[in-house]
Amino acid sequence: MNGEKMRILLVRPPRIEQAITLSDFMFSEPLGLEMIYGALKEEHEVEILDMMIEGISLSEKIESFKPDTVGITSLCIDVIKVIELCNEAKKANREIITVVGGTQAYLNPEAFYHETVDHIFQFTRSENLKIFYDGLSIGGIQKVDGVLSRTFGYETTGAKGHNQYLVPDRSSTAKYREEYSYFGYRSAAIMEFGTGCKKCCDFCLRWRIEGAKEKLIDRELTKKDLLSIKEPTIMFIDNDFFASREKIEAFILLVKELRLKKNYIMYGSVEGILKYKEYLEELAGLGLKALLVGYETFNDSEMIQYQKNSTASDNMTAARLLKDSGVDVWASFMAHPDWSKKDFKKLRSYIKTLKPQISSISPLTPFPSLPMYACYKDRLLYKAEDYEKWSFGQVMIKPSQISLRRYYYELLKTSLYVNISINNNTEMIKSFGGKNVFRIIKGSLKTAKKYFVLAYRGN
Ligand code: B12
Repeated sequence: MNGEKMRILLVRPPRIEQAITLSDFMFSEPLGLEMIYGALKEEHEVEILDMMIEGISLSEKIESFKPDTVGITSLCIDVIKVIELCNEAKKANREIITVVGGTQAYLNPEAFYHETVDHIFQFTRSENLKIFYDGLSIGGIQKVDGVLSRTFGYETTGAKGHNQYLVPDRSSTAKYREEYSYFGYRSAAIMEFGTGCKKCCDFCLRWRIEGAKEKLIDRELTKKDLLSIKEPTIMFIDNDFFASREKIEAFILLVKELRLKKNYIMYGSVEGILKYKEYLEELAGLGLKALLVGYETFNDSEMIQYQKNSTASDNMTAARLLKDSGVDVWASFMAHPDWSKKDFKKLRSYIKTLKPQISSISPLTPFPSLPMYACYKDRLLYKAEDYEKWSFGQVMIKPSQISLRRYYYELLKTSLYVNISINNNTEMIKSFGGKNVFRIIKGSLKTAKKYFVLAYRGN
């Protein structure tokens, strides 16, 4: 490589079968890789391999594309697979330079200190991307802010930073896009309108990843991003779309200005829904179909523990407001490790009153990079290095009131009860179409089977 165009292969790892995830029925575009593609495509030859869709192995792809460097994105559950892929790349061609980025590289880069991982992008911004890849193309490896390189013992330059929202080039995943979905909506795109979250809930990693300050993404960038989306549905990945009046109004103005006619799905906090309720109807009129709302629990002392800033009765008010404005609720709840059979029963009747269209119940997961980790360290069922277990689907804290087997059984029973008996499935078929409902049922059964096995084993 002498300042020539480099051949860069960007890879999303395949589904991790051992992990309990939603990915059997829902996964979206690899937004981070589309951003890297967008930033590098003018100067280099770049391609994305989405292994969640393509059946081919990395070696086969290396054989046909002949990359100089392979860059892989990662979540915590992917660590072992990512290292396997780096091994495979080096085996195919020892000269290939391996690079790892993504959520896990940001939160816990040490997980990738391995002889076949050459560089780790702890944080990614347009400047460090350019310096790094231009440097590689002239064969010179230097220390770059945000990049930990094996040659330098993975030492940092000391610079700190967050990942930057760059314009994703969605044409890079053109051949995969039909497969990308968000729950019942397929095909669907994902994008972000504003980064960060000032709520800093105790159980949530998102403020750790994006920072505790809310910032709107540059308007011109957002415009470009919105106009590049061909799919009829957009899921906004913002932590809380109801974070401020400024944000909601900026969105409404932009949708009107661009005359967009799409379905929108957003995350909305109960606190924000109550504070900015006057916008709900207008948003519904503009295409807001569903809000993902973290109701979390029926128990106010747990709400305080989680630093939620809302109460179980606020949840009820939000549910009423959303019902009145015709916006569906995809609710999430967190099962506390100290729950008894009675508490699960309380949750079921609480959900019955809230009546969200969809409910997901995850066991409380004290992620290693959160302050909560220290509180539950002694009760953990798995180690921090059992990467595949940290999916937010697996019970990680030893239950104190009932056996682990009973706990899994209660989780399964509650999920089935609230999603099958409370909800109106005919309505779901009307909104999403039979094919999508079938896809969801098939995927959910696969996840339910994993829970059955865990409940049966009781370990
Ligand atoms: C949207 C989203 C989803 C969507 C869509 C994800 C998808 N693309 O399919 C859905 C709902 C499907 C989903 C599913 C899951 N998710 Co999710 N998700 C998110 C969310 C909200 C945003 C992710 C995102 O797109 N960010 C924007 C992109 C641009 O950021 P990025 O990928 O980090 O990329 C940047 C850099 O890292 C860099 N980069 C990325 N890759 C690479 C590679 C190279 C080579 C380089 C140089 C740079 C680089 O480029 C970008 C520049 O800014 C995050 C929370 C958050 N705020 O991050 C959770 C989050 C990532 N998800 C999480 C989890 C646990 C899951 C699931 C396991 C949940 C489950 N049990 O099913 C599954 C796993 C899916 C899978 N891969 O199998 C956790 C991850 C925890 C962890 N430490 O790993 C998070 C942090 C949320 C949480 N619970 O705290 N998720």
